[in-house]
Amino acid sequence: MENLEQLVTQAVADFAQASEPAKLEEAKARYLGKDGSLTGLLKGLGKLPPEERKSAGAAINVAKEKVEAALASRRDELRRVQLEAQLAAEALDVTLPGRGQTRGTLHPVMRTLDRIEQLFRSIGFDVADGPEIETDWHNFTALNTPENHPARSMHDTFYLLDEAGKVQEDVLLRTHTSPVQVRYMLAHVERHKHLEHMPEIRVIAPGRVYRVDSDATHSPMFHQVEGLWVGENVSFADLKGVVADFLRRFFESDDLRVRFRPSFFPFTEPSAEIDVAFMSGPLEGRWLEIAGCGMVHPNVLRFGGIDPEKYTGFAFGMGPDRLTMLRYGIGDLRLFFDGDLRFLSQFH
Ligand code: 2NL
Repeated sequence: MENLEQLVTQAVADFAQASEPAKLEEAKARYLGKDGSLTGLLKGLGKLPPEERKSAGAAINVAKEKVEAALASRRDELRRVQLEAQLAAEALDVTLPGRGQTRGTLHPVMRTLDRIEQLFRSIGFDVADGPEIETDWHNFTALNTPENHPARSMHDTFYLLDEAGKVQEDVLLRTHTSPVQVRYMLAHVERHKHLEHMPEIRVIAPGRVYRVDSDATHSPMFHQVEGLWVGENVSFADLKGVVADFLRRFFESDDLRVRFRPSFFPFTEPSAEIDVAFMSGPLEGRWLEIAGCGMVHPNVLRFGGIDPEKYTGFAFGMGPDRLTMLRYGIGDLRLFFDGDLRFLSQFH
């Protein structure tokens, strides 16, 4: 049986030599396979004299169990070595900062728009939007703009081209958000046509507008918020109250003065410019032009499907870009539209 001990020792040595699973399985075959040496010994038992078979069989089985145990432990070891190599190769440093962790910020003009929407919602206004590509009718005609008005020229307004590259006289980039309110009036009237007393219209229309104009204080794309209140007894006094209250809440100050200066717009009559003066701070005492406004022109009400004998209304339009510059003390309008994150990410 010295023979068997040598066989076990050799098998353990062979298994230890096998540096990868395939080699280990080859070594296993040499001992435990169909033609393996231990298998051969077991098969040879029948040729032994009967009195030796039992003890020889037992000894072979002990050897076989030792070989199988050695095989199992070498398999475990190779698996562990393989796993460790893989872990080392695919190492992750879970303490590194993530890559997708930066949070965007709202554009300062959007912060202003959000604030304006919130303030007007608080006094019962709806917030509406509409297409930036408009028809001449919604942008100009319905706003009582004369056929020969300079705003209608290609010097002032972007017109879209057709597929042949020809100017489409009727399709343009909206120059103000008024067409949103024209659409709003028409839809409102349609929805309430079965009623003798149409509910009041209170709506603001914030959004992008476009004009052919580009210098330090003008961008070809800028923002506007227009407002409209139409009802059975809406007056210029209501306009003054709404606007003055809005400005005090927007600038978070009662320490400001508001004045209305006579002006002209085709879509309002009478019309006024709204000026604000802060009574403290760096701009103290300077009158700043902040919005335009007026009582909605009867023709505009009619184009909106509303009877000007029965209803009156006021409207206003202001520039949130300018309001943002004032609120944050920014001197150059172009900073808003250059897309430089060193500037834009300062607003939280
Ligand atoms: C300005 C002037 C203004 C309006 C806009 C308006 C809209 C409708 C009817 C009548 Cl649907 N008017 N909008 C009225 C007066 C002035 O804007 O300087 N904006 C920056």
